[in-house]
Amino acid sequence: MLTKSLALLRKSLVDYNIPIHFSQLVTKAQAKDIIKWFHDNCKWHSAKTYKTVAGTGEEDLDTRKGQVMFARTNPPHTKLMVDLIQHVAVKYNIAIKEGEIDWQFVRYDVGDFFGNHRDSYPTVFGMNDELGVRKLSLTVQLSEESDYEGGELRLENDTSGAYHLNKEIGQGVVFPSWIRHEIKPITKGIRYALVAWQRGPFWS
Ligand SMILES: O=C(O)CCC(=O)C(=O)O
Repeated sequence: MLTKSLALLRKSLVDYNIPIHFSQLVTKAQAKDIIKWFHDNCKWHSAKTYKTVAGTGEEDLDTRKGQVMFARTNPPHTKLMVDLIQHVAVKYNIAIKEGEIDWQFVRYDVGDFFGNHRDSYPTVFGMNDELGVRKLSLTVQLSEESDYEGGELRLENDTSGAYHLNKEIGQGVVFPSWIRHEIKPITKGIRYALVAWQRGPFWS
């Protein structure tokens, strides 16, 4: 039953051509403010990923290299992003918990990368807690395209092939959190990005 409804949901999202790309989610000045806000309010962690369910179980040491900061309060200039996530959830009939967004600020230096992964697993009831599971993911480019080389964000879904996020500052993409995606290794410079995970009740 669960598998059937997930298959239907997946089909409807693919029909609507999710991932959905947005441009100009932040200006260059706003991106700078966001970068400063994280540095002023949060702490760096070495990025980690896990073999089965995000945040739990055995750590996967081969999939990710980079640095991250986390926030549970909305960073500056993110109202438009929150509104867009909500709009996508309503349009595609995805139940979310309003206000339950985790923010992640990411920094990739030369050699850093994030291999093919999902932010949540629709068939695994494991990473959910009272906050809910990750339902929609958002990434926004905070670096100038000319600041780095490599570091492309590539998204996959089952029928539509690969998507690439434009590298211009302020470009963003919203997608269901189970869609596999990766960040190619950085070969020059530094890439910053802002990630949001909108939580909601477990898929039903
Ligand atoms: O660096 C990015 O743009 C996305 C990072 C990512 O895929 C993740 O944190 O799940």
